[in-house]
Amino acid sequence: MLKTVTAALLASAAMATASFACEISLKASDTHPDGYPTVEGVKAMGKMLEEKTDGRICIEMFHSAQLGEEKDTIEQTQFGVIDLNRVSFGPFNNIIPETQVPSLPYIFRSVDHMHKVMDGEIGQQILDAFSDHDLVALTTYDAGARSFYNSQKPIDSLDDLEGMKFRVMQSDLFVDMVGALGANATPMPYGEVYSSIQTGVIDGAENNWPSYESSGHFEVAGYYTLDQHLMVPEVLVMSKQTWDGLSEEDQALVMEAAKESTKVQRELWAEREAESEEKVRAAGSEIITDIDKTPFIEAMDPVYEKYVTDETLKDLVARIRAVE
Ligand code: GTR
Repeated sequence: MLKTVTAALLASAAMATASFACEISLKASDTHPDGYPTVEGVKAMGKMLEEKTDGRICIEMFHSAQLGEEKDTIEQTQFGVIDLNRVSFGPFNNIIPETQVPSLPYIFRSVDHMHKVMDGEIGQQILDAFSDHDLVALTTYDAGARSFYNSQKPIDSLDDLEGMKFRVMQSDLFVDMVGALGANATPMPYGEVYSSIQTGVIDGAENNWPSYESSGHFEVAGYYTLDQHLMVPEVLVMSKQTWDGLSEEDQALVMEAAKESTKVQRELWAEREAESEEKVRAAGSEIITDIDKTPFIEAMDPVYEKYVTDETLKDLVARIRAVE
């Protein structure tokens, strides 16, 4: 027994030494808890890098918003305090116009459509836009579709949304999106949503199955209406400072591992979506699936008119629509 314990201790000490021994240790941030598909995607990337470099490059994951809420971590990444950051395109909307395009309501017809766009030339053009903002966007991850949930009542139509108050990510585009649907939006950090619903500061929020579940929001907002107004992908960014400090060979390795991690994340995502759905249904959330999306889609015209104004964005939207 003692022998086994000693062996285990030695093994874990060796592992700790191994991670300290990394010549390049990349500090990564994620708002989600351990085990969430985005966290696991970045961890898989770290494993690939360790393997490919014999432990020379590794990733140290700080999940559960240990390094702060998304908006703050983005700034820290621009300053080079955080090396890698997995975030949504949403919080970049106000600073990088191109990110508004995949954040537009109902822009993608399906997950397949979104993958084709993000994995192709259009996706690359959007990722390239980060380079003017002290960031290098490496790859995108899945985040399913976002829908409204609330603590008050089942929402079956636009009429039911009238006057209700929903939290949105800190992006003007989403404030206007909720406004166009006849409700009121309050932008706030993700970590404040649970208590804000609980205390009645807001009626609800909007998110995908895994976030609705892992954040515990389903405990305080038991009505979930699958209107699927957004399909905003996640993005994995690296600080430009960190990137510039890497050799060209290492940059290529990092890029390759990031792209590979997308495949892992997408598989984990699909599994987690189903698990989260099962969990919140079992907990008694009322899920409204039978909803006519047409009035929701039509209500978004003013949002497109306000945000898709310059030629670059118009061109991106037209090209996305043309992708079969
Ligand atoms: C989640 C997303 C997070 C964060 C969160 C939010 O779906 O994965 O990065 O953006 O939504 O609503 O703040």
